[in-house]
Amino acid sequence: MLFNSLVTLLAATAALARPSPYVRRENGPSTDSPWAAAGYWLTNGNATLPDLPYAYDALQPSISQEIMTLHHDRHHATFVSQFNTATTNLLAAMEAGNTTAVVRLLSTINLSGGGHINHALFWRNLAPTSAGGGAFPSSGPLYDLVEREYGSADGLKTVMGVAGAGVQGSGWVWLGWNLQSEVLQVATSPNQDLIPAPLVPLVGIDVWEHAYYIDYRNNRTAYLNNIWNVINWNEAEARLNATASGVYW
Ligand code: MN3
Repeated sequence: MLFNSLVTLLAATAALARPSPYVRRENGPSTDSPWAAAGYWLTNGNATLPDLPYAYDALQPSISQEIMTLHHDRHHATFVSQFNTATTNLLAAMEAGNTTAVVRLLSTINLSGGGHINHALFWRNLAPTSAGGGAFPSSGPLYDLVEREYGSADGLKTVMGVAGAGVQGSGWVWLGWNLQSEVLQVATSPNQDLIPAPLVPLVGIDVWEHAYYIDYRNNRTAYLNNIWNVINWNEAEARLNATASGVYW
C-alpha cells in the first residue's frame, strides 16, 4: 500500500506542469530552476557539489578558512555522495517492491538531500564584505518588508538571533517568504530539514556546531551576531524578487 502510494506520488510529481528540480530526468535539470541556472543541482541524474562562490578565506574573520574548508569539502561533499547513493538505492528498492528498504532510505534521503540543498543555499547566502557582504539595502522591496515587519534590519537580526540560539541540537534558522500569506517569516528547522513550506528561503543560517565550533567554541550567539557581517542581502533580495515570476529555490 505504501509502495503504491509512493509510486502514485512520484508519478503525480513528474506530471506537474513545472518540472520539479527534485525529480530525476533523462534530459537534465529544468532550465527555469535557479538550481539549474546556478549550474549545480542534478547533473546527469546526480546531485553535484557546487564550488564556493568566493575563496575559502574570504569570510574571515567572521568565519575562518578552516571552517569553510571543512564545512564545504567534507560536510557538504558527504551529503552529496550519501544522497546520490541513497537515491540510486531507492529506485532499486522501489523496482523490487521492498517497502522496508524504501522507508529506511527515505530518512537517509531527507538528511542527505536536505543537507545538500541547505548548504547550497547557505554558501550563496554569504559574501565577503568586499563583495557587499553585510550591507543591508537602503531601499527596495526587501528593505520595505523588513521595515514594515521588524522595524529595521537590526530588529530582524534580533528575532533571527533568538530563534537560532533556541534551536535545540542541530538545525537551521531561516528568513523566509511565505508564498501564501505573502509576508516575511522567521522559522527554524531541525537537523537538515528544509525550511517549512510554504516558505521560500531568502536567508538560511546553519546553526550546527560544525558551522561555528572551531571559531566560536560553544558560543553560538557570538557566531549568530558576527555572521551578519557576511550575509549576502543581494542574494536574499534576488530570491524574493524571483518569487514574483514563480521561480524559487
Ligand atoms: Mn553545515
